[in-house]
Amino acid sequence: MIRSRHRPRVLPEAGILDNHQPLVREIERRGFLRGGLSLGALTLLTGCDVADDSSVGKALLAMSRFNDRVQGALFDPNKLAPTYSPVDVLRPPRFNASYDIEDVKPVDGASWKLELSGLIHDKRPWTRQQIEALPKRDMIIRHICVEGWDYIGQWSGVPMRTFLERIGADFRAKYVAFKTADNYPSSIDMATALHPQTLLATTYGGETLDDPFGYPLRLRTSTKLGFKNPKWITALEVTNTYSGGFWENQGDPWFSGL
Ligand SMILES: Nc1nc2c(c(=O)[nH]1)N[C@H]1C(S)=C(S)[C@@H](COP(=O)(O)O)O[C@H]1N2
Ligand SMILES: [Mo]
Repeated sequence: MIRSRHRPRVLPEAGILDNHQPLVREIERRGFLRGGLSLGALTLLTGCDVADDSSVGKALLAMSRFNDRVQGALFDPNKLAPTYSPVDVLRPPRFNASYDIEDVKPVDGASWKLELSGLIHDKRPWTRQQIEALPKRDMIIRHICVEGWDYIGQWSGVPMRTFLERIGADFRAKYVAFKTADNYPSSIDMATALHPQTLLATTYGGETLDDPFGYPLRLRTSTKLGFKNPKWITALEVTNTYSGGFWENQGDPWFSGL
């Protein structure tokens, strides 16, 4: 069952941004904040304290990156998100989807295949074992959901860049789009796909992903909000055609990252 709306629309608390009202109004007018990203979430993503006056400008600059039109110019392809220590990792992770955890339909890893399409040289589908055999990167990063909660998790899997190289993807394409077993389409920009902390993740906390968290394959990228990390991926397309996503098609900002 799909919940009517999974997130509150959060606007900054009055006061914090008093000295910056014209800019805040401008940002609100342009709809940056209407996407539901709170300043709290922004603090977590940028690592700067938005209550500290000197960093407000930086925070607002970061927020402007949520405008899809300017994202390409401002995204820093090499800037790494903060990483944490193994003791900080939440076990089990916190579940979210557009339905409850009891309604998750586990994917059968044995018959599962990753289908490929679009601007890719070798479009042969991949089995779980083939993906498992690729080199992995491990990262302990913060997961931030626009609903207003976050946790530190440890994911590993083949870097998206490595996988895209392996299949002969056209790096000049604009988007990488995903289909999932629960019909939750998603897409990201190519710069984010090539970021070193963007993985096709197969493990959490050193163990194979559990069913609710995306087994056998999910996206995990350090530079975007939780909803831009599709679980239970079944197909990947490299394309120049914008295809939005599950929440994006209902009004959430598509870029939703830094
Ligand atoms: N396939 C699929 N992926 C999804 C979702 C979903 O409903 N279906 N929800 C997203 C949201 S809103 C969040 S916050 C994260 C939650 O990931 P987690 O359960 O591993 O913490 O998954 C994202 N990926
Ligand atoms: Mo989310």
